[in-house]
Amino acid sequence: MMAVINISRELLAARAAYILRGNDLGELTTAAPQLYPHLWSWDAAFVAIGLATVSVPRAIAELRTLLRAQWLNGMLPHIVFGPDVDYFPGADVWDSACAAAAPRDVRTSGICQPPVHAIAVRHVLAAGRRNGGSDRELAERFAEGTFDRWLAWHRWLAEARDPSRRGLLEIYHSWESGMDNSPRWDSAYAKVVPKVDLAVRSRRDLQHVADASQRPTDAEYRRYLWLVHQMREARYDDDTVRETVDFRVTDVFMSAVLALAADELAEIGDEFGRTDEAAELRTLAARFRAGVLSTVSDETGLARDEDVRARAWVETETIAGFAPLLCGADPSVVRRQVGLLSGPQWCDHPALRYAVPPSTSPTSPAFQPRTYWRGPQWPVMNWLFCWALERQGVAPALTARIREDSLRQLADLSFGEYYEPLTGEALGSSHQSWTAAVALDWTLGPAASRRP
Ligand code: 9WN
Repeated sequence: MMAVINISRELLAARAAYILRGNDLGELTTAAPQLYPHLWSWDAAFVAIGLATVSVPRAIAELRTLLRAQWLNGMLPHIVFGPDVDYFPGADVWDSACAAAAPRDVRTSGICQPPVHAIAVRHVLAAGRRNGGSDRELAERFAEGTFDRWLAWHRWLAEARDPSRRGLLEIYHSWESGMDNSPRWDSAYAKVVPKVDLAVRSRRDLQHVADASQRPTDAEYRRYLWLVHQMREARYDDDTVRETVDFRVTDVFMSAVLALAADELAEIGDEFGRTDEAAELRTLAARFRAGVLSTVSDETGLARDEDVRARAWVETETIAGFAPLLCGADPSVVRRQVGLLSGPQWCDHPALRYAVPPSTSPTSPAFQPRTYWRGPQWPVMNWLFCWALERQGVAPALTARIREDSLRQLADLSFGEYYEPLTGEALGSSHQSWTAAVALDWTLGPAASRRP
């Protein structure tokens, strides 16, 4: 059993700011110093939320770096490559230049990640207004001036990734979900058989974690690389990728994020007189909220992904099942989900060191406490669920508990990428930027004043 560490909120905030500063390459914050030496799309949004508490201009610079890599079709790529450094699969493997829609002057990957960005833009705007003066001016100019770019991103998702307009986004690689090796994807991956033996020998991630069992396996990586190979063959053309890539599933978590973010962007639209676009975004949010709700299982109360090729629901109990709590839902669904999340299958499981949601339920046969998205707790997920619930004014006792326990978990000051749920040990990369960022928002942001 690890000792409980008591540190002041000021020390946590100072250390978190120091970590972000250490990962700052100027206008790009690496997701982590060694394991992830480039900018990741949804990491950048969380980083901007953290940075907004200490520097509004620097938070804006981060989001602008991501926008400079936006594809002509509106897609925000999942990786924006910075200076040449060892990373696999790097820019050469992705070869985004083969895509007609890719930017010519920035190297990127060819897939996307959950669209949390509008949440970040609103945080930056609010921070600018709280600070006043030039921060206010900068933040307002930024939000108004980039509105069309974020709108294009949301429109691309709604069109290219929801071809049958079910209100459910499709993904063609599990890296798009941000939860790479979650057991959510096991059944779909079981049918992905690489036809070319791709070089998993080059994996560099394993050099940067203490124990390879905390990362996806080589067999998983072979499939990941095979899908990249298929997409590259399709030159990342949306229609071709959809029809040819071996992995095609609807992602209920990402769909809920889109609904939530579309509502946030609609608020910005209204503020700056873009009322038609705001109405369009609210319609889009309603479509995806309904899509998310349509997946909820009567039996388990959890929302589900669907393997589109197999036409089969994914029943594995992962944190993504709580997608309705992110985007808002029918009160009876919310009540049941809040009960579940607070209960012994999740946050109140007696073996947990801290009462925060594990990525997979400890009562699920798929639970693996040390392996990446198969069980560990992710501070950034805790932040997102707390923020979304607070935004709706739902479950204040649960959110206060998750936040307080997250802060206790972060008190070892390692800013781990994820945490072993039974022991509280930090795993994966240390000095992970988005972990530091959420610590900053919890200690210095508007949420800090709401804490006891
Ligand atoms: C692949 C950067 C990213 C996060 C993802 C997380 C992990 C990459 C990897 O790291 O993914 O994109 O190499 O495992 O799963 O959510 O954005 O922190």
